[in-house]
Formats: sequence, C-alpha cells, structure tokens
Amino acid sequence: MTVIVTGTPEQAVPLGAIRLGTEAIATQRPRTSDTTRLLEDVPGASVYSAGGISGLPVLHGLADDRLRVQVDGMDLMSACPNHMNSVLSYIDPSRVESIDVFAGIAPVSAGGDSIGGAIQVKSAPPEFAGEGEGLLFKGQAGAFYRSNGNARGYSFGASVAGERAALSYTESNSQSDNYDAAGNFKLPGLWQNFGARPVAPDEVGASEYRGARNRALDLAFRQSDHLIELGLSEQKLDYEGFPNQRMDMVSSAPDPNDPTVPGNYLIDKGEPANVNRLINLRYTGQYDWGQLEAQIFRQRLRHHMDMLQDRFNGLMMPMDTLATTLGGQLKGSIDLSETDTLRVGGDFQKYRLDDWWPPIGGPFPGAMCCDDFWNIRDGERDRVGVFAEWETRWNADWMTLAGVRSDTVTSDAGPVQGYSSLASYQNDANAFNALDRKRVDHNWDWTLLTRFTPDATQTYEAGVARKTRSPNLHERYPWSSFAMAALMNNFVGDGNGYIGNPDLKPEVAHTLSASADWHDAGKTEWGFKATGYATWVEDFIDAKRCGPPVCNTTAYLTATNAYVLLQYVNQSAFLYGVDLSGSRHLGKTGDLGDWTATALLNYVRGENRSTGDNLYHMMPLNAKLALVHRLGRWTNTAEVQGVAAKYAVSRVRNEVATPGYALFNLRSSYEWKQVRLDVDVENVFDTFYLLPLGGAYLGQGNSMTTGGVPWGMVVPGRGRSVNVALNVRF
Ligand SMILES: [Cu+2]
Repeated sequence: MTVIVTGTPEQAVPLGAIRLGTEAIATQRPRTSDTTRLLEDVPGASVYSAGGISGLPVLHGLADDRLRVQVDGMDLMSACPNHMNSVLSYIDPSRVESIDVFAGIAPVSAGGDSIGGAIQVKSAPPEFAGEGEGLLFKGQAGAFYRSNGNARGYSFGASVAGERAALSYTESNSQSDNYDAAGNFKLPGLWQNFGARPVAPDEVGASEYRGARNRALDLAFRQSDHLIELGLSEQKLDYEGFPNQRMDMVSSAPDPNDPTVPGNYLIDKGEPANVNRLINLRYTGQYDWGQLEAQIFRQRLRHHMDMLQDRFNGLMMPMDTLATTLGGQLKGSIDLSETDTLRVGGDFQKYRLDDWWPPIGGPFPGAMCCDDFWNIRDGERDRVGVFAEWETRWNADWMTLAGVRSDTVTSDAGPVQGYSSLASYQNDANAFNALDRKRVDHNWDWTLLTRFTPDATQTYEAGVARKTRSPNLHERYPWSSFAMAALMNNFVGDGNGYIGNPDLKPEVAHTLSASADWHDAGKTEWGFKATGYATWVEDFIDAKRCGPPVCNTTAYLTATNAYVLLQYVNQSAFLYGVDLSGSRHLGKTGDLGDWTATALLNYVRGENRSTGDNLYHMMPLNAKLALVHRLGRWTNTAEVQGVAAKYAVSRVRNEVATPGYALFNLRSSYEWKQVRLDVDVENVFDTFYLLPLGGAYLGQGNSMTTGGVPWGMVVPGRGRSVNVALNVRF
C-alpha cells in the first residue's frame, strides 16, 4: 500500500483532493485490470465488486452515480440496467496517468448532480518537443500475467511530437478465466454445476472476461499559450461475466473450439455489440486574466447482455441497450488578484437511452415471445449546470473556497410494451404509458471549504456542503412488476429485483467534513492524517419491499432468506465515519536498505433514518499495515489487510453478513532504466474470504426467477495469485 501524493507544478492538487500519481498507479496495476481498483488504497475509498474490469467506486459509503466520476473531463454514463459499464471501465489502467480523488467534499467546480465525492481520472497529457529538438519519438509496452484465473494482457503505445503538434496511439487488451476462491474452499453443492459448462467447485462462476480491447488516438496542437486536444477512443469486449448479476456482457465471435464462448452475437442491423466509442475535444488557453477551458465530447455505447454458459443453459435472454451522451463544459479561472481566484463555468450532459429485450423461443417460449420488451424507450436525461466559486488566500495560514451551483435535470421516457405473449405485462405497461413521465428537477448546491496551515508541520481542513443528485433513468422508469423483468433491473448486485418510481425526488445531502494532517516539515519522516465526516441525506433513494397492488404477492413483504422485489423510494439516511492514514520512516539498516511503515484505517456507518435499517453495502471496519523496503532500484512491500465482520446489513435487501478476515500480500518491483518489473504474491496464505462488497453470488444457476439460484451466498474473494508485470518505456 503506497498512497503517494504528488503535485506537478503546473497542475497543483486542488483543495480537498488526494492525487494518485504515476508511481502509486504503477504499484497497483500488476494486480488488476480494473481502473476502479486502483483506488483501493485511497483513504475513504472502497469498491463494489461487479465484472472483472467494471467495479463501482465508493467514497465514504456513497457509490456509483452518487459520485461525480470523470475520465479526461468527460461525464460518461452507463448504458445498462445493471450498470455493467461503470464509468471507470471505459479506461484501461495502463492508460491512467493520474487520479484526483475528492473523498470528502468536492468543490462545486468538480461536483454537480452528485452527493458524494468526485473522481477525476486523467490519461497522460500530450508531450511536445522542445525548441529546436526536432521530432520527439516515444513509446511504451507492457504485459502482465496473473496466475489466478490465468489472466493476461498487454498494452503498448507510441507517440510522435514536434514543437506544435503531437500524435499518440495506445492500445490494450486483457482477459481472464474465472478466478478461484481460496484453495480448500468448495462452493456449497447448491450453487454448483447448474451451467451448460462445468465449473470447478472452487471456481467463481461468471467471473471471466475476454477480449477487453481499448484503442485510443490522441492529437494535440499547441500555439503559444493555447492547447487543443482531440481524443478518439474505442472499447470492445467479447464477453465479461458478472457473478453478482443475473446477466453477462456477451458479444463474441464464435469459437467452435471453446465451449465457454457463446455464439456470434450480432444484434440489430448486424452491428457488433459492446462497443463504446468516444470523441473528446478540449481547449485550454492561458490569458492575462487567467485560464479558459472548453470541452465537448460524445459517447456512443452499444451494450448487449445475455448469459455465459456457466449459468443454467446459458444464452436465453438477449438484452440490448443503445445509449448516447453529448456533453461539454466551459470554465474560466480568473485571477482577480494575487490572492483571489474566481472560477465560473457551466457544463451540460445530454443522455439518450433505449433499453430493449428481443423476444426468444427456447426454454421460455410462452413468456418471452413474439415482440420486443421495452424496459426504457426513448429515455432522456438532460442536465445543465452553472457554477461560481471563489478561492481566497487570506494570509499565509488561511485559505477558503466558497462555491455555489445550480443544475437543472430533465428526465423523460416514452411509452413501453412487454413481450406480447403475456397479457399481464401489458397491464403494467398501460399504467406506465398513461402517466405523465417527464420530470424537471431544479437542484442547488453550495460548498464552503477552508484550510488552515499554521506551520510546515500541520494542516487542518474543514468543509460544509449541500449537494444534490437527481435519480437516474433506471431508478425512475423500469415499470414491470413481473419478477423476471424486475430482476434484470439491479445495479447494486444484491440479487433482488427493482421496480422504478417516476415520482422519485432528487437526493439532497448535507455534509460536514474535517481533517487534520500532521507531518515533519519535509514530509519524508512521518505523517499522520485523520478525517472525520458526517452526511445527512434527505430523500435518499433506498428501497422498500414490493407488495399488492404493485406486486401480486405478499411474499416479498416478509421474506428474510430469499431474493425479493423492491421499489425505489425516497427516505432519509445518515452516514458518518473516519479515515486514518499514516507513514513512518523507520530508518536505514546499513547496506540493507531503507524501511518505511505505512498504515490505513477506514470506518463508515450508514443508517436509514426512515426505517432504522442499515444502508446497503457499507464496508466494515478495515485496515492495512505495510512495511516498505527500498534498496536502490528495488522496492519490496509486505502488507496485511484486516477486515472486520459485517453485521450491519440491509434488512430490506436481505443482504448477507460476511465474516472478518486477514490477507497477506507481498509486492516487489525493480526499476532499471526504462524497464519496470513487478512481481506480487496476492493472498499469500490462500485465505478464504467473502467480499463484504461482493454482492450475492449468482454466477451459476437459473437467474430468471427469484428462486432459480439459492439465496445466502456472497461472492468469494480471490485465492492466492502470483502476478507478474513488465513495462518498458523507450
Ligand atoms: Cu448490462
């Protein structure tokens, strides 16, 4: 565990943020192909498990859409009723240069339409040749292998630049088989071998992925103080399993030699599925008065789901989504004086979504026949925001940042239909179609942050904020109370089915956060940082059990050991917690190198104040302790991670408790000129554990009904893995 905070002179770390720089990211990369997992050592951060490259980020107990997550300034959207396309899944870890994490209060310029923190992931900025240097050629290549799941992949990139123009290309590819839980563990028989493909008893079904290919072409032009960047990128995916969902992303070409590969899935109009395309055009200019940034981007995502062969029969429920997002921003940083900076700006996002499920014959010919099921048709979510914030350095010790912003969010969805074979679908559809479904939310946010630096060894920060998030389309508009349909609408991995609620109001959070940072003047010998926070959320979007008249049974109202159907509902919530992190330079032992100890502890608690229930997926108390040894170009880390048992579970969701555990990890890296070699042993003692944020294990079995997969198993964590990565720069 190494959280390295680095600031480049031209881009200082903003107030309230921690920056993960290239070194911290390089340390994390050997063990994961999921950019979200790069955040795991950031104080206050954790990750909801999903597919192998698609984890959902959590900051201080608030996850996913509750955070503002940007990739190269783009507010990207998921297109899937299971949020399989998490925002950070659109960028491969090998392309990530830095991540700014606002775990506590994000300034209004970094927030908007979110109630938690913000995450800003950036790829490498363009590099131009110096004056009279001629053309600058650069390249890099990397490859990795992880023994657990036989995961492997590569990345490479090349760039050519003159003084005015730069062009670069990067590509990456990764894949993994199902990973194994720890050695002596066998999944209980109930969960085994439902599938069309046998899965070993210790194998986590539907955790594999293949053919995750990212390609990006970046062009940049510089003219004195003006920079224009154009980025084109594409992501394709053959398939990706989701052990805590009832579906998988599927789109591969046929491979007759591999029974795990589903058939050729070309969806409507012969268009390949699971292709994400991005165009990002940015301008940054320095003027006498300050800095101007302008950006416009477009995302087009064709998403397709069905079931991998690990599940019961496999391939029997095609689900298609097409989403486009057009977004942009205009931001000015105006230097009012030596000590005052005013930032004003606006941003917009125009999101369109079609979510439809083509009919099938097969095992359920009667239930899913003859016409498309429209989960969301002509979905629209448009947001326009404006903000102003004022940063003042009152004197050498005090600094404040005050901001206010307004966002207007308009949501709508067109008329829907069920599979035409079953008349009962149509009752729900008719009721939905009769509603006025357009909603307009006027949201107000403000933040006040202050920093006090009395001397070189201590910094104190405090903040207070009001933040607002409007419901997403999959919270407002899924309309069917039919169990099979509701089960497909779930983006938290708890195995339950969800029914939308068009009358949901925006969530409004009031947050108080304070932190103290003590260290030696040079920040090399020791440091300790403590952050405490509390958030009160009005109209928090939680869930209630579905009963008559919406659901035609009372069974879901009382069940305590089964998957149930739920309806989204506004309630009140309260979250609070602390993050502690520290490091201590232990000293040198002669020629044997240099020793440092680091530690991290996170505690979060989330309560539903309307019902007295616990909030879902709260990471239990957890800590990491690491001993880091450096000798010349060689760095070794021994780390222990302890996680307490999770008892505070969401009763409304029948969330399953998880026992505590401790894992040991060893990491070693060697850097020599342009070469970096990493060798890790993850989970050294092959300890079995259940992931507290892993969700319900649904990776095998019939996911089409509430009882098709037995209830009560949480997705297990990875057993031992030896991870090797080699990276070369030239
Ligand atoms: Cu999906």
